[in-house]
Amino acid sequence: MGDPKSDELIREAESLMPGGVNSPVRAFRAVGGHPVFVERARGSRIFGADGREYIDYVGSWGPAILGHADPEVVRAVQERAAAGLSFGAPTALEVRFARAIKERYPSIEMLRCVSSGTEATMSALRVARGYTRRSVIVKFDGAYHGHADALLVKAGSGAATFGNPDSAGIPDGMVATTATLPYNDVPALGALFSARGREIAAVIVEPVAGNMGCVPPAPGFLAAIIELCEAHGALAIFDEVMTGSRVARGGAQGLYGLKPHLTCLGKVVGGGMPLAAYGGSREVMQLVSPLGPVYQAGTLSGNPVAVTAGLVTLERLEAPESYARLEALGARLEAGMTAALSETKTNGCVQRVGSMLTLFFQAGPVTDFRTALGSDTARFSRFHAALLAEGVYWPPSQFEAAFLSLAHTDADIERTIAVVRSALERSATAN
Ligand code: HOZ
Repeated sequence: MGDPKSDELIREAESLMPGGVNSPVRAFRAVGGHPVFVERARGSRIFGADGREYIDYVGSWGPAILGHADPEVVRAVQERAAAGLSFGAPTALEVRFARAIKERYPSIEMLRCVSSGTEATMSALRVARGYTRRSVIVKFDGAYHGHADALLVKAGSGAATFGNPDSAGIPDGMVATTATLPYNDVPALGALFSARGREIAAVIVEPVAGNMGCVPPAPGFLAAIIELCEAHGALAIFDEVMTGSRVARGGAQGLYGLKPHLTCLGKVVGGGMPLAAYGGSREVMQLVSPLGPVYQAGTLSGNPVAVTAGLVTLERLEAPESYARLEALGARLEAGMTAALSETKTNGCVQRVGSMLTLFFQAGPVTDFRTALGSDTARFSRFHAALLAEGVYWPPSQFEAAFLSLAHTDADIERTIAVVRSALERSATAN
């Protein structure tokens, strides 16, 4: 707030859209202050309507792994757009995209493209219920899998940020078949399977939690989910909307060497366009209409422009050292932030997997939603405002992950670490 253009935009936006935004966490309500209205972005930078330039760690909430407006992606999208925006009919591009996903994710033999992560998780649940002919789904507290009714129970991301992890407007019956457990708690999952194993259709999990802040899986947690599902005839669904092609070429399942029964993808694989997908073994996916009785459809599913952005992004990530570079950038930022915490005697910890990370204002380790909620969110708000004032655009919630891109330079990281150090000093006290 402060420049007339932004002030006017904020006023009009708030009169026209709830919170002035089209997705709650963007409203900055969790941290106070006002959102930056973005005019354009390039590489590691976003440029606001306020005339300022920021080093960006939101990355469109994950998709911008190459950095913003990657020239190759933009060129391909422009060329493709000139050939028609949407046909509602199959294209060769979709076949190429499906092949590219299958090559990277050995657990996926067949897939279906959709337009958002929410659609992917919602559809994967329907497939799991259709396949098992069971109703109960298990999710973990603080995990966010999009805004489908059944999944807005003890949900993370914006839902947790604004204190409504159980949304209004959802009939009791819609969530009666959703069971929730603490993340990383294998004994609790085992006990639930022992008690209700025959009712459970699926366990859905963020294989690295990102929507309560970045929380890595405990050793053996993900493997136990798959094993318990197999022992009881249920399906393990990895929601890799955030981690897919982000933490490794083949997502978290590639990183940890696991094969879930169903996988949901979005964000990076859509290259910044509205594209997501769900997939799994042929045996499971052949239940999807028109091959089988599980119905799911979409006018813009597999949109040619979106698929082009996704394909070019995946191809660009094939450059040697892409993931090693993302890991090196992440490790440098983590080390610098951790040193800054210690130098400023701040009660905080940094948790990271590859190029996604969170600074929690507590000693940590944060292993589940309960421990995440022990963070000092008032301190986070002051820290966030101090970062923004010095040109670092950080996710506006303690319960979100920050993302790095291949466009971030070593100089960006050094500058960010310096800004973090001064923001920690400036946010130490409330005044
Ligand atoms: N649910 C996203 C963060 N985990 C936010 C999406 C957005 O606001 O763009």
